[in-house]
Amino acid sequence: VLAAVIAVTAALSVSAQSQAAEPLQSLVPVPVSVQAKSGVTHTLTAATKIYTAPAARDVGDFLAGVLRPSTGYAFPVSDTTGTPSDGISLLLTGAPGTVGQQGYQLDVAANSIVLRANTPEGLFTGVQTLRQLLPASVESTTAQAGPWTVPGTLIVDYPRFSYRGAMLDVARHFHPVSTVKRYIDQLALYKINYFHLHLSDDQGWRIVVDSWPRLATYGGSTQVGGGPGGYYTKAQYSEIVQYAASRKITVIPEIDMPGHTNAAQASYAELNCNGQAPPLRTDIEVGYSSLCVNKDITYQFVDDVVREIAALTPGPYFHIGGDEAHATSDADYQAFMNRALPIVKKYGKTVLGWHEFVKTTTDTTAMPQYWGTSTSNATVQAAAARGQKVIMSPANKAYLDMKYNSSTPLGLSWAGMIEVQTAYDWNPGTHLSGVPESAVRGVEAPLWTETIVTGRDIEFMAFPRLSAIAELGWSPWSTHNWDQFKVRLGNQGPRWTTMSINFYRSTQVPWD
Ligand code: TNX
Repeated sequence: VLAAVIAVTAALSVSAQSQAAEPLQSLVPVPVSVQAKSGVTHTLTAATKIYTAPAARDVGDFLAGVLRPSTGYAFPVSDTTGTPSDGISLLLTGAPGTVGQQGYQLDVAANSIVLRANTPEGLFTGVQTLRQLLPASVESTTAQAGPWTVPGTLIVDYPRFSYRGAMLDVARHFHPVSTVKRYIDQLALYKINYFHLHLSDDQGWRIVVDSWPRLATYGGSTQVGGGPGGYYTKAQYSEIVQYAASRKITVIPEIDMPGHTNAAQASYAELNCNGQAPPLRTDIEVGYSSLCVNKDITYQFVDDVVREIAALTPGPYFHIGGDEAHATSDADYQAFMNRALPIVKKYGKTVLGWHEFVKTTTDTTAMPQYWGTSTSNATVQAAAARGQKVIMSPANKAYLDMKYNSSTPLGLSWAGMIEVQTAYDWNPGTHLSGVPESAVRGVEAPLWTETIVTGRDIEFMAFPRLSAIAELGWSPWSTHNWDQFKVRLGNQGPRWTTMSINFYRSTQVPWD
C-alpha cells in the first residue's frame, strides 16, 4: 500500500507540470493507495450500464445523475447481486477489510469499473473519486463531446478521520435552500460527511419553532446590514436534511446559547432578565447577549427548541454553540449548561459545542469543537485526557471567513489571513498540545457570514480552502506535501470552472 503511494507521489514530483492533467495524480483528497494499470483505460459509452447492490441503489442513481447530462448517455441503473463483467458496478461485497465504514476499492479495467465498499457511504465516497477520474467536462449540465475515458487503476482508499465537516452560518446572512443545496453538492465532491448549520445568532433566527413562532417571523426578519433576512420552514429544513442524506452527509443543527441570542431575546421579552425585549441587531459585534440563566422560562424555551429541532433531525448530533458568552458570568454559564445539556440528551442527541462549553461537563460523549488560534488550550486538553473527542476548527487555519490576504474583498481577519497553503499546512492530529490524534474525531471548516452575502461569496471563500481542509480530514498524514497538493488542487480548476464555482485563483496554486 505504502509502496503504491510512494510510486504515485514520486512520479508527481519528477514532472509535476507535465503530469498536471493526469487524472490519477489529480485526486483531492489524495487516496491511501493508487496503482496505475499501464496501458489500460476504460471508456464510457452510450451502452454503459450501472449495476448496484440493492441497498446502494440511491448511490447508483446519484452517479447516473452526474453522468447523464454531460455524456448524453442513458446509464440505466439496475440491481445486481453478482459481479457483472461490464459497465459500472457498485457492490457491497468483497471490499478489503481495511476500507472500513467509509472507504472503498475502485477497480478500473478495460471492460468494467467495479467499486466495492462495506457501506453505501463507502460507495458514495468512491463515486466521488470516479468522478474526478473523468474529464472535468463530465461536470457540465449540457452534452459535451467526450471521450469519457477513465485510466485503468486499482485504488484502495479510506479516511484518516471519520468526521469531515463544513459549517455554514445562515444567521448573519440568510442563505436560501437552493444555495445550501448547491454548497452541499460541492462538499460531497470532496468527501465531506457532516454539514453543520448555524441556525441562530444575534442578528437572526432561521428556523420555525412552532411553540415560539416569533423566533422565525420576527427574529428572522433581518440580517447583518439590515436586509430582509429569512428563515426555513420545517419542511424546508427537512428538505435540506434529506438532500444532504442523499449525498451521505449528516446535518448538525446549531442553536447558539446562552450567548449569541439577541434575535431570540428581541422576539420574546420573557427571555430577558429585565423582561424587556431589546431591538433587533444588524451590526457584527459579538459577546453582548445572554439568555436569562435564573428564569425557568429559559429552560422551557431550550426544551421546546431542542425538542422541535431534534425531532426534524435524524443525525445523532445537536450543537449548542456556547461560544463567546462574555455577557454570562462563569457561574451562570455553568448553571446554564447544567440544565441545557441534559435537555439535549433527553431528546436523544449527542452534544457538540464550541470548545468553551466542555469545561462544564465531563460527559465523555460531549464533543468540543476547537476554534481557538493557540496551539494549547487547557480546557480542551483536559477534555481529551478524560476521553472526550475533539473536532478541530482552529480559526487561524480552518476558518473559511478569514481573508486570503489583505486585498481579499470579503471576509474578516481577526484570526489572521489564511492563504491556501496556510489552510493546508497543519496537522489536526498534532496541532493542539495534549490532544493526540486518537482524541481527534475530525476536522471542520466553518464559514461565518458577516461579510458573505451570496452563493458566489460562499464559493469564493470556500474554494480552494475547503478542499485543503477536506484533504486534511481524509488523507493519511504520510501523503501530506504542499508541492504535490498544489498541483492536484490546480487540476481541480477546470472542474470548478465547468461547475461555475466562483473560486479564488490563488497565486500559490498552478491552475490548469
Ligand atoms: C467568532 S468562532 C465567532 C463567530 C463569528 C466569527 C467570525 C466562534 C465560535 N464565534 O460568532 O462569526 O468569530 O469569524
